[in-house]
Amino acid sequence: MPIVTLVNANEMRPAVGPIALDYLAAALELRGCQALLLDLTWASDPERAVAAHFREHRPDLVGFTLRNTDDCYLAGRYSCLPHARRTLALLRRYTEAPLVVGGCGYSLLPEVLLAELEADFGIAGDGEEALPQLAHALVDGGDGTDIPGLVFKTKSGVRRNPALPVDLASLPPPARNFVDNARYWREGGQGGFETKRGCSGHCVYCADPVVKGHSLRLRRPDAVAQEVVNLANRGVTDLHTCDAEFNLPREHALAVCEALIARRLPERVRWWAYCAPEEFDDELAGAMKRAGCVGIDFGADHGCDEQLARLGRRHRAADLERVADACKRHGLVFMFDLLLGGPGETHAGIRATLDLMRRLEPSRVGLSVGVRLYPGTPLAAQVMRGPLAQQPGLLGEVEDNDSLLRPIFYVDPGVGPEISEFVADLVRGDQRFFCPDPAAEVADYNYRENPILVDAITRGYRGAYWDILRRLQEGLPP
Ligand code: B12
Repeated sequence: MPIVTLVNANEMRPAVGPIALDYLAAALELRGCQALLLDLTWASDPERAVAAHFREHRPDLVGFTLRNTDDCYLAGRYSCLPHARRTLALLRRYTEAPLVVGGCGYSLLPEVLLAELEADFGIAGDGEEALPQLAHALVDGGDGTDIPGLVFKTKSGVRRNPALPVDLASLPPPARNFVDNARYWREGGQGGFETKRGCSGHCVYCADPVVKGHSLRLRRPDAVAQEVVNLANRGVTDLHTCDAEFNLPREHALAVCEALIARRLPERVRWWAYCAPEEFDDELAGAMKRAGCVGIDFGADHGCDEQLARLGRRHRAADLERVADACKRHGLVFMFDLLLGGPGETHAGIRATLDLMRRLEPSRVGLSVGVRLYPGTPLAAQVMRGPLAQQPGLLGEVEDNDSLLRPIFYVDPGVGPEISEFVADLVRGDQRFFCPDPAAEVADYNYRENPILVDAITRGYRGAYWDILRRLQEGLPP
C-alpha cells in the first residue's frame, strides 16, 4: 500500500485550516493508499518535527500544499515563496521520497513554481484523483507521466498534462478527521467546508476559472450536511464556505440549506459565506438564515455599471441594492468587497462607489486596491503586450517577473500609484470601511499577519474575519 505524507506549512496568522489535506487524505484512503500528516503550522521547531516524522515513517511520496503564493495585498506584497522553498529544502534533507506540490496557490502558476520550489512533481487543479494515481504509479515502478494535471520535468523542459476535473458528486462525505480542525478552530477562529468547485463567471482579473474550471461541479447536499455534522462533532462550530461563490447556482445553494436544516445543524453551527451579488433574492437570504448562515461577504467590486462591465461582472449597481435589502430583511450581516483601480478606473468612479456604499449601508465594506495579475486571465492578456517593465499601470515586481510569479498589480494610470492614499483619505475615520491605509500601523484588512484578529480569537471570537473585526469595533461579545 503506497504511503503518502501530506505537509502543510502555511505561515499566515490567523492560521486557516488546510481543508485540502482532509479531502486528499480521504481520497488517498479510498484509493488504497495510507495518508500521514505533517502539519508544520504549529511546530515551534520545524526541523525537529520534520526529522521526527521521517525517523518514524518512510513514505513513498511527500505532498506539499501551497495555498498562497502571496497575500495579494498591494500595500505589503508579501511573498510566501521563500518560506515554501525553505520548507521543501528541509523536507529534501530528511527524505528521499519524491516531492509533489499542489494547492490553489500552486495551481495559479504550475510550471514556473515547479522549478522555483525545486519539487519533483506538481499537480495542477484537483488532487483527489491525480495524487493517488501518482502514488500508485511510483510504487509500481512507473513514472506517472500520463496522469491528468501532472506537472513534470522532461529533457526539453517542464510539461503539464491537461487536468481532469473531479466529479465531486461521486465522492463520499469526507470524515474531516485527518487535520486537527478543532485546533484550527480554536487558534484560527473557524473551520471550512466546500459545496462545489469551479466558477462560471468571466471576471477579467480572476484566476478561479483558470484553476478550477468554468463548469460548476457540485457536491451532493446530503454529503455537505454530513461533512458539517462531522465537523460539529469535533467541536468545530463556526465555519466559512470554501467555494468561489456559495449562491451559484441558486438551486444548489437552496438544496444545501435544506439539507443543513434537515440535519438540525443550525442548532449546532454558525457559518459565513462568499456570495456573488447575482441570483441572490429574498428566498435564498431566508433559506441561508434558517440554515445557520449569519454573515455574507459579497464580491461587489464596484458601484458603477460601466466599471462592473469592464471588470467582466454580470451584476450591476441595482443588484447591490437588492442584495442589501434582502440581507437587511433577513437579519444577515453582510460585507461588500470592492476592487478599486482596475482598467478604466477613475477618481470620480471611486467617489461614486463609496457614496453608494454609504447609501446602501452594508455592515462593512472591504477595500482592495490594485488588481493582482495572474497568467491565463483576460486582464493579464490585455496588460502584458510586451515586457512588464514597459507596460503602463503596473506596480510591484516589474523587473524579471514576466511569469507573474512575484506579486504584481495593475492600477489604472487614470488613478495612478497614489490610489491607496486617495482611497484612505476618503474613508479615514469611518470604521465601516476596511481600508489598506498606508498610514495605519496594522493592516486590518489583511488576514496574513493580523495581531488584532489573533488576539480576538484567543479571547474567544470565532467566525469570518471581517465579522470578528466588526464585532470588535462595535464592542460586541464573541
Ligand atoms: C475560502 C477562501 C478563503 C477563506 C478561508 C476559509 C476557510 N475556513 O478555509 C478566508 C476568507 C479566510 C481566506 C483568507 C485569505 N485568502 Co483566500 N481563498 C479562499 C478560496 C475561495 C477557497 C480556498 C479553499 O479552501 N478551497 C477548497 C480546497 C479544497 O481547494 P484547494 O485548496 O485548491 O485544494 C485542491 C487542489 O488545489 C489540490 N491540492 C491542494 N493541496 C494540494 C497538495 C498536493 C500535494 C496536491 C497533489 C494537490 C493539492 O487538491 C485539493 C482538492 O482537489 C480561494 C480561491 C479558490 N476558489 O480556491 C481563496 C484564495 C486561496 N485566497 C487567497 C488569498 C490571497 C487569501 C488571503 C491571503 C487574503 C488576505 N490578504 O487576507 C487570506 C489568507 C488567510 C490565511 N491566514 O491563510 C488567494 C491566494 C492567491 C495567491 N496568489 O496565492 C485565493 C486563491 C483567491 C484569489 N484568487 O485571489 N480565503
